[in-house]
Amino acid sequence: MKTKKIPSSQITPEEVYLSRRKFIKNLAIISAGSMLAASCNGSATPSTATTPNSINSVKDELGDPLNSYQDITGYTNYYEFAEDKSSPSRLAQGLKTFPWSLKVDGLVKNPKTYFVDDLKKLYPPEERIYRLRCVEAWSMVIPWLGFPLNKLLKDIEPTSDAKFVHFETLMDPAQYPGQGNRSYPWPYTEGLRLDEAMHDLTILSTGLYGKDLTPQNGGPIRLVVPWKYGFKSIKAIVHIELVANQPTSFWMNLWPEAYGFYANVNPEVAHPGWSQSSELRIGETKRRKTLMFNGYTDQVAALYQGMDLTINF
Ligand SMILES: Nc1nc2c(c(=O)[nH]1)N[C@H]1C(S)=C(S)[C@@H](COP(=O)(O)O)O[C@H]1N2
Ligand SMILES: [Mo]
Repeated sequence: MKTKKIPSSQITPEEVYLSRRKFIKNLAIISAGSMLAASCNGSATPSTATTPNSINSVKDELGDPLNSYQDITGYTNYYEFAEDKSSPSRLAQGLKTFPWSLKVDGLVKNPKTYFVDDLKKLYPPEERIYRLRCVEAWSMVIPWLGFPLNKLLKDIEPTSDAKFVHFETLMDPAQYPGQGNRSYPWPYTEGLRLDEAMHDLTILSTGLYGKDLTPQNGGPIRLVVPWKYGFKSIKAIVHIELVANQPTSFWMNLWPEAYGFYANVNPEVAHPGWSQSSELRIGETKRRKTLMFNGYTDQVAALYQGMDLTINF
């Protein structure tokens, strides 16, 4: 994971994205309506319910403006496709994201396999505007659509032995050219402690900007854990397994001193190759100070009471 310069061609003037916002908002209302109609099994009555997936704001709770749709979908990290930021948006277009099944099993009372389309009906997507801070020291503000992972976990009922959650991305070298590179430990995997997975900020995302999640952003379904470095937010998940012991993950296997299990955003703990004290918000020119827990300290600090955050990074 190395830093790259952002081409200025990817920066969208505010007026353009504001008008696009209005347009997307209308789309969101239409798609929420059709989602409801579909779940009512053929009812032709138009819905008057308020939409759960409109774009609610142009800013996050700290007042930071959202990144443009173009930035978010054009500048991505997805090693299954490529190691650079711009080609995944092109290479991912052929990914077969429908139908997509997600298996949830391990130390649980009710193991289940879901189609993503059914998950969206079971747990209607809500909007979550989160900062995403990559370990490479760039960041974005993204309006995700998704649902708290804890809703799904409560339904499958972890047993008392379950202490961690393990996530796995699709393994399919025919669709993922990067998986031909045997120097990486494919498939991409990630893990959370059970209480981190149960935290209300932790979501499974199926959309952004009121639309379905694009394949390059991890469609049809990905994890988003906003207080941790971006690599924890694993894309294109096919398997979630409840386990007893702390699992290793893709980046941990490659370089544990740089990419720890917890990977909480922390401006005090440097990566072996660079400082984490500041970051470049995509679309800006002046660096920002990196915030402890990416600005979510009030919500998540209690999870780590008594833990030395300089060792458990
Ligand atoms: N399967 C998979 N998930 C992944 C990655 C990846 O290469 N493969 N990259 C990670 C990294 S390093 C980051 S910063 C975020 C980027 O998410 P975005 O491209 O939607 O901004 O996805 C994470 N999830
Ligand atoms: Mo990242």
